[in-house]
Amino acid sequence: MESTPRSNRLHIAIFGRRNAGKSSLINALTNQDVALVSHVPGTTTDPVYKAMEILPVGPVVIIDTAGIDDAGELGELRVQRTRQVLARSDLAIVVVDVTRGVRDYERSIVAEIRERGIPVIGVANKMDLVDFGGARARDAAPLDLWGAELGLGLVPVSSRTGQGIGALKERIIEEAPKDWEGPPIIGDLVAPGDTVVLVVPVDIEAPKGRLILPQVQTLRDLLDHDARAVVVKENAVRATIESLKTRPALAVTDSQAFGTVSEQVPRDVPLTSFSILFARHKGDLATLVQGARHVARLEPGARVLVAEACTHHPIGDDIGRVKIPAWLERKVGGKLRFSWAAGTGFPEDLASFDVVVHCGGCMINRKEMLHRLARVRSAGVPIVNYGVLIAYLHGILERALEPLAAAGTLGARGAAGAADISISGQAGIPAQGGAQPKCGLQPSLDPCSGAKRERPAQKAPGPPSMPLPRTADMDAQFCGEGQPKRGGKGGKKSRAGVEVQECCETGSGFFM
Ligand SMILES: Nc1nc2c(ncn2[C@@H]2O[C@H](COP(=O)(O)OP(=O)(O)OP(=O)(O)O)[C@@H](O)[C@H]2O)c(=O)[nH]1
Ligand code: SF4
Ligand SMILES: [Mg+2]
Repeated sequence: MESTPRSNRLHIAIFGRRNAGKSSLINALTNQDVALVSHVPGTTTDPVYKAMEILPVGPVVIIDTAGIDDAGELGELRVQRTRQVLARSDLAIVVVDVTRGVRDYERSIVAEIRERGIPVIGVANKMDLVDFGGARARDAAPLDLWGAELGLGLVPVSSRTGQGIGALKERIIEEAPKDWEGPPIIGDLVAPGDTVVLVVPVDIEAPKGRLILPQVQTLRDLLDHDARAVVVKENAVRATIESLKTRPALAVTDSQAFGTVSEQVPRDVPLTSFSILFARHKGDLATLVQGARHVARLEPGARVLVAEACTHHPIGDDIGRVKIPAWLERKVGGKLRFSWAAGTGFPEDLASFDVVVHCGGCMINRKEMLHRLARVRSAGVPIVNYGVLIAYLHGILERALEPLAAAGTLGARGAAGAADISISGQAGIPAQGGAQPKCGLQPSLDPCSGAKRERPAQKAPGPPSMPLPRTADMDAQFCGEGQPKRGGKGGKKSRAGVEVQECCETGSGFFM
């Protein structure tokens, strides 16, 4: 991984009327011509993402948005796209053009940002064109008046001369939310000097010559917390643990290998999966565990929304379109009614679904994942993600949650959810020391058995093929950071011969 993935950067969104100088401000902040500037209003039409470093905040993404004072149909689209940016903003900057002052637009966007609980900084741009203290003071209302109207102290800057940019960076550092990254991936579950065994299957489905992002990030987090990592394939877990002088503090495995790995990891060594660690790091694990509990109550005919945060090209037995629908239908013993959403498209009418199944969301930041969880929750619908659902369906959720519950990082709802799941008897691991149970799926599909994985004799019927919407914003999200895994050796080819990308949770050997 050459640079910090976009989804792991603080997201700072810049809002303002057309021509207020938003793109110019980004150029001034980065000290480079990275954003298109023009005197023509409406130059920036879709959100544009720029990765940069602001010390000591660290890696950030600055989002240049379209001015949203537009009228007409095109204007409406821009308004929508700009609003979508709010869902993933950790910090907002509202640019006021001091030659035009504060109007309804600035008041309403600041109110909307505040409603969403996003910290906001006001910037008074184009200060080189006014002289509030001197002869031209009557040309425009003074900054403190506008600031009072917006309930913000405006930072005076000139994107043209660079005046005030240093002070603005200091404000960004002050206002950047300290908790935007959420809990560490694994660092709070280990102590310095601890040894952790990471189990990484390397099979035909593994991306050529590298590990996938969640594995790399887990390794890095262990190093950041002065722990030691031993990385092994799934067939060497027992021998590796036996060869260690001290018991490992934790073992982490790819979900699909959980069955075979759990047989090799002694019961007194805590074991979890990469997908569970990331469900906690990225979102709200407790809510997702509760969502898994609702899956046990689904009945044939229930409506299921499968939501993915990017538009990776679905290939073969894609997890969201084939595997999860097939597993769920086996679980409920009948047909379910599936809908799919990909990229930024998240249906308005969430209340009509009985459950939402979301992907791991490696392409979106924590803020957006939490926003999606909150939207689904406020529609009164349970939500689970791929990782937690797979763990539940394969009977491994309870053991996978134990290390987090023991560290007190699961939350009351999560612990309750896990308990309910094991009580339901439909999934869950046996009492201490027992053999790994079957997960209730057909044996040929049961990775918990530790048996060689096979395709089902009769391939589960896939969902009807469904064209996925693709927007400029989705393409912007799919920014080539290489997070979705490339299929097989060197990537799979589409029918058109173009190399296509697979969801990092899709490959049959890897569920994060
Ligand atoms: N004098 C002066 N001109 C500025 C300043 N900032 C921006 N401008 C000018 O204002 C015009 C609009 O700047 P942009 O940065 O393109 O504005 P924007 O808000 O991104 O505009 P849209 O993308 O159309 O919404 C350009 O002609 C800039 O050169 C400033 O601080 N001082
Ligand atoms: S690659 Fe997979 S997990 Fe990542 S955002 Fe896309 S669909 Fe979700
Ligand atoms: Mg612009």
